[in-house]
Amino acid sequence: MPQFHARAALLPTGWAADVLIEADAAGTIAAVTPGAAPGAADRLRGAVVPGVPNLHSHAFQRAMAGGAERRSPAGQDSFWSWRDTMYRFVGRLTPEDAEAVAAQLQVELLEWGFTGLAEFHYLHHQPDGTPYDSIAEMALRHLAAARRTGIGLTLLPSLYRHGGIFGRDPVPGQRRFLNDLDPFLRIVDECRAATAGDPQCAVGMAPHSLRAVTPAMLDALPALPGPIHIHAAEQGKEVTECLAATGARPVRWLLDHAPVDARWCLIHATHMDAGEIAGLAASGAVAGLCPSTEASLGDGTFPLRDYLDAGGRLGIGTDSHVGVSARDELRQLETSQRLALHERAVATTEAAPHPGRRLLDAALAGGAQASGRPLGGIAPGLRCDLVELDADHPSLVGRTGDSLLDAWVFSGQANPIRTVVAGAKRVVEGGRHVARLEIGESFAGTMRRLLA
Ligand code: NGQ
Ligand code: ZN
Repeated sequence: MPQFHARAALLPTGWAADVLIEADAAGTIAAVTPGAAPGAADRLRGAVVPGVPNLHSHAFQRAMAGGAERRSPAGQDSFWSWRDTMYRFVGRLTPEDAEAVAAQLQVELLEWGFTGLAEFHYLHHQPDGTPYDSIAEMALRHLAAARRTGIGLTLLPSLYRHGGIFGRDPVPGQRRFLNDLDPFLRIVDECRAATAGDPQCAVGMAPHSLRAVTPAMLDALPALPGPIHIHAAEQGKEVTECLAATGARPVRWLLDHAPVDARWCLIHATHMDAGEIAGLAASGAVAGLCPSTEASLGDGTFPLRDYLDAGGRLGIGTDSHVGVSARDELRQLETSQRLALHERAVATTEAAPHPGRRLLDAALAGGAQASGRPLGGIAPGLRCDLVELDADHPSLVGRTGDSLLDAWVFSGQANPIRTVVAGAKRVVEGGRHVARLEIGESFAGTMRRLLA
């Protein structure tokens, strides 16, 4: 059975020294013993933290990261003009491309501390909208990539039927995304069949947004198991349109009309009034924050302090993958608040004075909940997902415990992650994913072809 020995490890009870972590053959932690001798265990000599769950990804967008920055001829660039660029880009991706891009993304995410990924997948069909021979072809490409890279995967097939709030017709650029409820449920079924019994995987559902589904469709989903993710209140225009169509803001509408509870994850939830903040926090749902993408797309600033004060749950995702690093998302989450509020150490309390630790703890708990898998800590019954920070790295050396975490999250550009273990398997060694070269080559081939 796999055994790891950490010189220092962050356990649910806090930092501990000389921790023996024993896993079962399926990659789940069976026992955790502080103050133990290493014996024959695989030794991790740095500081070990739980692997971070990434709760929001559109993997194909990794292939356009950095490629949608140019001013458009009309000027006035926004989220919506970025989306037009994205719609043009998706027209060219084949299933082979999707797998190559997903694998590259997963390699990078693992190297930067994410051991699980919730893939919010809506690129279902051929460019003209015809389903592939196997309707779940594209979804299962992400599973194939995950089985190569070792990342844990929560597949969230997305239900996308309309092109605007409550029933507007879709536009041609959305053809590859569209399903009625029945074919969507077939995709979900195929994903469940392909992952049955695999503890590295789970399946949930993702009604794309209030722009893409009807209330009746939303009503149908909670009868099925698994987490439910939905984009909500990311952009001001979306709030205005929802208000005009329904009389309520998006988060308010969801709280009042959908059974929002701990199974739900509202992606972004950027624009909330005080009542929505209190309501979302009280619901037990997770706010899925994607700081680097939200900054890139000009979404706005999440009301972090009020939401945390209300006891709200959150996790982090990399969404469009302009960033792929767990610590950078946490860093940006805190620093965006500093810029808005003209304060420091915003995500802290007297009892939790280290913002790095407080945000990591929040992202572990919320990310685990939104992933629908037993994740988020070094404890028996949870997946054996470990990230070893090189405690002798110039950005961390001499620091320990929560001060080391703060230094990791808030300083430096280099990557001090040395070893990553996912489901009790070493997937990153010496800072490099074990299949980085071959996966990088096939990604490069895809990119050259796509951009030629
Ligand atoms: C997405 N991305 O589904 O990829 C969306 C854009 C939309 C973000 N919201 C499309 N960041 O929301 O309509
Ligand atoms: Zn998204």
